[in-house]
Amino acid sequence: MPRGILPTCDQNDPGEPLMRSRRLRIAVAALFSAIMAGPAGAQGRGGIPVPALPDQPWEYQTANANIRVRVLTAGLENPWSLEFLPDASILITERNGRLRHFKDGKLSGPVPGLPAVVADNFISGLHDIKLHPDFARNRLVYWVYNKGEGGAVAAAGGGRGGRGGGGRGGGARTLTVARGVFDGTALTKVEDVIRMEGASTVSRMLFLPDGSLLVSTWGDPGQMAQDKMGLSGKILRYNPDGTIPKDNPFVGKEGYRPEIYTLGHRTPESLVWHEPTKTIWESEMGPNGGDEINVIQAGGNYGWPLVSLGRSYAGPYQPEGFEHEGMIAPVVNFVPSISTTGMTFYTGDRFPAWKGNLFIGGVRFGEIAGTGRIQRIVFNDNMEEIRRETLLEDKRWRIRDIRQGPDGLLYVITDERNGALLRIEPAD
Ligand SMILES: [Ca+2]
Repeated sequence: MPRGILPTCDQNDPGEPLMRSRRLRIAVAALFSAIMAGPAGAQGRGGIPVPALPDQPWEYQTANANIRVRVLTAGLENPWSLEFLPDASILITERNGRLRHFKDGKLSGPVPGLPAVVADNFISGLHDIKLHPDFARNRLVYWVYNKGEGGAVAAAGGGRGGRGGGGRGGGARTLTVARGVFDGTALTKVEDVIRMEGASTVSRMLFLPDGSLLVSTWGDPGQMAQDKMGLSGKILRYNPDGTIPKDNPFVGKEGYRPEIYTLGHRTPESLVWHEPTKTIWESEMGPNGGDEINVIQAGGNYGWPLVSLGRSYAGPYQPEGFEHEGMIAPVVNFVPSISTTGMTFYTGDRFPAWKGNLFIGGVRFGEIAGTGRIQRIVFNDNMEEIRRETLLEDKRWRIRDIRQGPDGLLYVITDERNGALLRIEPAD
């Protein structure tokens, strides 16, 4: 089971792939030679410089709302995820392994108590963070991270970030879910509760209404997303104590890991609950094109790497084309890719015209660096896409996550070396 780190469409710096297996290294070297040698590759991926963070709020007239955008804080190094606390303050993870607390308009230093993470390349490190559903009583916070194994370099806040980060490394790491008690300033009683051997990096989590916990894993490269005895390229389901629910779809089925909830995923980047239809929605980065939004059904196979609307980085489509019987097709496709990241269904009252719309971040459009954005997707009553609008395109920042706050406003983090927390407000 390869655990090396390979390029995804979330990568800005294709010249520095990281991997542990020599065989993979050769394969990827050949792939990049092909890319760089071809006429299109010779033109390079390019990129557009991104504007500095404005020091004053600025406004847009969008299709259905006039909005004002405000930088609440800068100084976040490659933030990955945010989570609101009951007092409306915000926990923010940085991929380098730091957790920050934004409260009363101020950004804290690193919250003490987190274990070291391996953040030695452009995607590894600290990822998602979620409150336990009963946080108000137990103060438990869950986070998912790359835990170093056997002498791997633990970055301890030193992981290089930036626009794509780069850096070399590739020490052994295991995707791990930990939890701890957050008292408002520090984490205590920290323990690892889930170890996903063989799964490498990039992960999101979601507590379901029944109290169980979904955790997604990265499924590129090779066939590992289809390996029913492996944990990569899957959505896994656990009890909050790390045990496996007895009603998981493959429990007791020979040839399957019982943790598996769904398989055939490339790079899940968001997991959210859609209350009106009581369904789980997932966003997933494709390769070159083929980003997806899927509705997650227990036991489903979502096709990667056999089928996709995306092309490989060298150009050809995936081996079995666009669709395959028995594999679940996306409900939303992105061609070209926006390099989908976090998303949220808007349910608040501050933007009446946006009610029920899905907002999703992107770090790169059409494989060109410096083209991040937000997209607003409008659905009909059958949850079929009917309109799509791009927001904040002019700023070109890598949007890593977008969430609705308890105040009904939208909060956004930008995955930059000097990343920011933004707030979108009505301007009327
Ligand atoms: Ca798929």
